[in-house]
Amino acid sequence: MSTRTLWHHATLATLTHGAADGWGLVPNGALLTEGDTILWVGPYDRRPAAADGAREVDLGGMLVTPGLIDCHTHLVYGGHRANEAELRANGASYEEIARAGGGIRSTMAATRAANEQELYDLAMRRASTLMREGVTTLEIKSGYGLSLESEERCLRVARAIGASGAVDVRTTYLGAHALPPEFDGRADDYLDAVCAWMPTLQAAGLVDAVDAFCETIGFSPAQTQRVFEAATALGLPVKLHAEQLSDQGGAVLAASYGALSCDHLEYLSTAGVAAMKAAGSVAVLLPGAYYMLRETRVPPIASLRSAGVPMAVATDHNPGTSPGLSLLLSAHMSCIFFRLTPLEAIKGITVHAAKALGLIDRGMLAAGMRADFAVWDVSHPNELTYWFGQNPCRRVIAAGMERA
Ligand code: DI6
Ligand code: FE
Repeated sequence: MSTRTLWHHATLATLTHGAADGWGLVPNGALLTEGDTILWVGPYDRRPAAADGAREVDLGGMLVTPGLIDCHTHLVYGGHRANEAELRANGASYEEIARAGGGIRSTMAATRAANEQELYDLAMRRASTLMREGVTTLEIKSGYGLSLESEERCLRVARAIGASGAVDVRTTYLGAHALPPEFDGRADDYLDAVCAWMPTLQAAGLVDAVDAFCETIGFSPAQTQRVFEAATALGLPVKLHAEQLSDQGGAVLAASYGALSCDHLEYLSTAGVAAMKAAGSVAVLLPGAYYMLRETRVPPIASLRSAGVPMAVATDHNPGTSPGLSLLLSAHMSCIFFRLTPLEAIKGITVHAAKALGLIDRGMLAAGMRADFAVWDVSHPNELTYWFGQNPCRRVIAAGMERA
């Protein structure tokens, strides 16, 4: 019996490079998959002989896109910070709250207090919300443990979500997110510890990439560089929370380490754009945090576009600055606030998001790619960034398996 499946009666948006219409639309399209891989993509009428005898699945005339990829999340944490949102509504700033010991530190306390099962249950519920909207690959950062034991627990939880089989998870070690209280006044000692924990976490199979928060309320470029040196020595790729609240020159630094991505970028300089282009780093735009912080400065989209820096869009799901769990809403916001085109936004949550994670086997519908795709009750992919506050996703196929 064949293990092949022919998914047919659909409009495909393949998003393959160089498609004449940008979207790579295929009316009356079909996909042939075997196991977790796409064997063939094209018009149903031109299906290959290999499709003979395959199991057939009728997709009801709906739209198929690659599975969505949320390439920047902080999904594993305890507690929440609705109280801080209320303080901000009454005039306090994000920086003031952070400097007063709230912010990331308050989530750190709640995360340390939670046990592994509690963290898993909370994070899995969040992941499921993203997955119901077509997400098949998810990046999850640590960064709310800020001790070896607690960072390790958070990364194990992230791995366990991937091991559930319903979504592919990439983990990022963000020990350099904030200074934990036991290192007060000793930021450099803390960074020694962050670097010393790295090989332990890597040896445990828990780290796919390394990130840092380079900011006045985070770590300086010189401190960030130490984290990047440690990562590079271990062969781990780097990413950076760069230029979110001020221009620290973080993107130039990250690019000099060949960063997979620089993320946020509201205060990115011209030099930063050029360095990212030269390094092939992806610009990850996070409109949820921009929105929640009532930021008014937008990332330099026109410069990124004209330089040819690939742009991705992600939720940045976290309890402080982006408690949202809709990648489509993030894409919608990137169109409204940042003026991405619908095609740019959709590439931002598929093919360019894959690149931000260093993945070349997903984000497009093409032979040889992972069989990750989402089926939508819309007639054109530009509807995906048009509607908001509703979920047009009807079916999700991850690694060739349809999710219940
Ligand atoms: N930038 C962010 O937007 C999040 N982390 C970061 O480095 C916010 C994290 C938080 O406030 O809990
Ligand atoms: Fe973030």
